[in-house]
Amino acid sequence: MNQLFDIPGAASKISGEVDSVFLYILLVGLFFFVVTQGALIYFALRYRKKKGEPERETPYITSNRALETIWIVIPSILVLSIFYYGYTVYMKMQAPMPGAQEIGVVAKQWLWEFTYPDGRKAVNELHVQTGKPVGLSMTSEDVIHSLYLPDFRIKQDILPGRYTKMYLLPDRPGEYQIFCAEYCGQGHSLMLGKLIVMDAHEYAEWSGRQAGESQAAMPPARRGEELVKNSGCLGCHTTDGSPRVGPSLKGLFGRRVELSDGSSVTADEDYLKESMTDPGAKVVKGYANVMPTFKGTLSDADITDIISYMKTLK
Ligand code: HEC
Ligand SMILES: [Cu+2]
Repeated sequence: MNQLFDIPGAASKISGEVDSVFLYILLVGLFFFVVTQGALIYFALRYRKKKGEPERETPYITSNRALETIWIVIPSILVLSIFYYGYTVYMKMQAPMPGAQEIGVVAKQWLWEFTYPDGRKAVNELHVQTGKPVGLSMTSEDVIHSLYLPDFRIKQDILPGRYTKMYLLPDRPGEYQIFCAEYCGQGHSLMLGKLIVMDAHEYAEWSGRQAGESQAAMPPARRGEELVKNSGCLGCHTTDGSPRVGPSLKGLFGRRVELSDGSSVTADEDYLKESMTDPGAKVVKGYANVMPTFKGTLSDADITDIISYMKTLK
């Protein structure tokens, strides 16, 4: 059925229930469409004026109590049934799931920051386990955003200065798209994330790897490389010299960079740091000012390690 309507497959139980509500509304609509359009065509043919027939007068009908009762009562019952069906599924969607793993979500122009219960943070990538309920506790640092998971048929607005909640129970391993569904400025369409659903075995492995990585004393450039990978930078930048949404990071350190205001700067440590904490301060010529700020997302130590990594990208 999902293929027929060109909508993504259901990734959780609730997605199937949302689809059933839509199917119910569609079938009710389809039934009345066929009945009314069928009657229209039938009457048009049945009572059309035939050749040579005398002009007939249309009867003047003032009211018909029985008919009026039927066309008020039946549609009212149908509308109420649609409301009731939709309401029960909506309530199920909104109900807190017992034992849900609490994940903090901070939305900002234009990225998603996820905080796991153990304090680990990730940008634009959320890893969860099948069969384990997840409760997203979401807030915004700037404007209104909205977290939308089409495969789960769930979407929730995220407001600055206030927390909104959304629950999900993933059943199927896979990678699912996260969209921002509230127009939030120039970089709105780049505000993309991935929900990665893993089975218990895979998740344990991933968790262990993450913990190992944060403990092992990694060389700064190696750690910087990991940070660049895990912070969503590679959605907009490459390390092979080709431009994407932003300029490539290859060979950037020490180069002269032309800016959109006509001036130019040398890409030294201070410039690179400012590019991450206040990207709008100096905008590279030929590019739009859409890079999100990583101030507060990346610590000073993180930024130093990322710069060490950039120095290796010759
Ligand atoms: C949404 C897309 C996007 C993301 C995500 C993003 N950037 Fe950018 N970045 C840009 C754009 C566009 C520019 C060029 C415009 C400007 O200077 O602000 C840029 C510019 C830069 C520059 C200056 C480049 C130059 O040639 O002078 C650096 C350094 C940089 N980004 C590093 C990063 C790092 C590190 C991350 C991840 C922590 C990151 N960016 C994430 C879009 C992005
Ligand atoms: Cu947004």
